[in-house]
Amino acid sequence: MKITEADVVVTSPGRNFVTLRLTTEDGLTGLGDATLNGRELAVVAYLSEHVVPLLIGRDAGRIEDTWQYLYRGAYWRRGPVTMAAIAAVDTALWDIKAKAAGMPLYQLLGGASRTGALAYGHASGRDIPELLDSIRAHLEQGFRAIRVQTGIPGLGTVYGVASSAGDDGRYDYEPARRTALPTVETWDTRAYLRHVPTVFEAVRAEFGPDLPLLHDGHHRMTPIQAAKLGKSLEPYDLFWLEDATPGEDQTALRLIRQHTTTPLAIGEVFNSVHDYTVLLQERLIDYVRSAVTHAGGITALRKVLDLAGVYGIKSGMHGPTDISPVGMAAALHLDLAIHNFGIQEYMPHSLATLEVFRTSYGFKDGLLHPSDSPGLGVELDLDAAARFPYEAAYLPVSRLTDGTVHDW
Ligand code: EZ4
Ligand code: CO
Repeated sequence: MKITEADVVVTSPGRNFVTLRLTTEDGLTGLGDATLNGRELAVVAYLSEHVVPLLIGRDAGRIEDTWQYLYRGAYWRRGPVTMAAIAAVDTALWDIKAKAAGMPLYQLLGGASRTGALAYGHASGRDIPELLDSIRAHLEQGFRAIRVQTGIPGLGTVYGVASSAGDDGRYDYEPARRTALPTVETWDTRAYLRHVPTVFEAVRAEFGPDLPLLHDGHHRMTPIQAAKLGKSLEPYDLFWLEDATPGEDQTALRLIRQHTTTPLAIGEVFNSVHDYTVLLQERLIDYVRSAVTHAGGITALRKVLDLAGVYGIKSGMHGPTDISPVGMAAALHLDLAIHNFGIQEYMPHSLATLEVFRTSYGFKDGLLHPSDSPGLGVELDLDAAARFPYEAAYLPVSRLTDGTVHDW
């Protein structure tokens, strides 16, 4: 079954998405997510200029060989742009293979290991009362695990926190604001470190000891600051502390680990198993944060997770709204199939996004299920996609109070 067509579709229903759509000679189509928030058009060029010409005429059934051809066959390996492009090809080929088999993709990955994937939602508030309301709203929506982010006294807008009270508790239909240049936010790590334990004290006092709580540090601490935060949060029994230190520095996690039993998660910005080898073999983390979209697809992420499983480390796939519904569906099939599933991040997409991407996955009693539709179970409405043209959008940049650019 030859690939006859490969289309790179850019659409922006509230935020930007890049999708690869492959068509085979017998008319099957497969979708892959290639969205790289804030660098979308680099992946479009990589795919259109350097990958699409290689795909036309290839056997759509040869998924592993195509992955190796695009990765090992190119001199320049790894990196977020390359791996998002390879991920899209890989995901689209799995979609086609599962559709050809008439099965939901998770069946080809070994079948279901569970009834559904435990999801966590994003609660936030500019202050503690707003946060507590947001947690209540998420519990009412059915979430059984909650990420907790708040504003920090003395600082202005903080990334990850919804901007207005009384909204529906969502901060990132469009966190990458639609401006030609990134906005700037002010950051102060010491103020953050003082405040966060008081937040978890209040949340535990209100909701009790049982509710799984997560927190995202967005790579902003030094190793010793992260060690201190992990230690100060131990009484509140976090499910995980995420992205405590900058993503490039695997040995930073060694230092954090020496000081705290707070579970650690990292990897949403990683793109290769080689970003994980020290972390897994030395058991420096508890959860692998990579998404299918950014880690080279189902083929590559499955291998990372199998390696993680050897060390008792679980999955915790990235699932913000900048992972498209195609990327989310791919994650859900993998979540259902693997043994060492931990948790799945889930921010529901906007109604406009769901007009473009027709999904079949479901959320019930805190669990996500990819559905039993053949393939990924997502279809792309090209007419709807065309109604939402690309607009440049960027995540904010953080500067310290003295103006120094700070880490993401
Ligand atoms: O900042 O997806 O855990 N989730 C996150 C996200 C990321 C965005 C970056 O594109 O950290 O909100
Ligand atoms: Co994160």
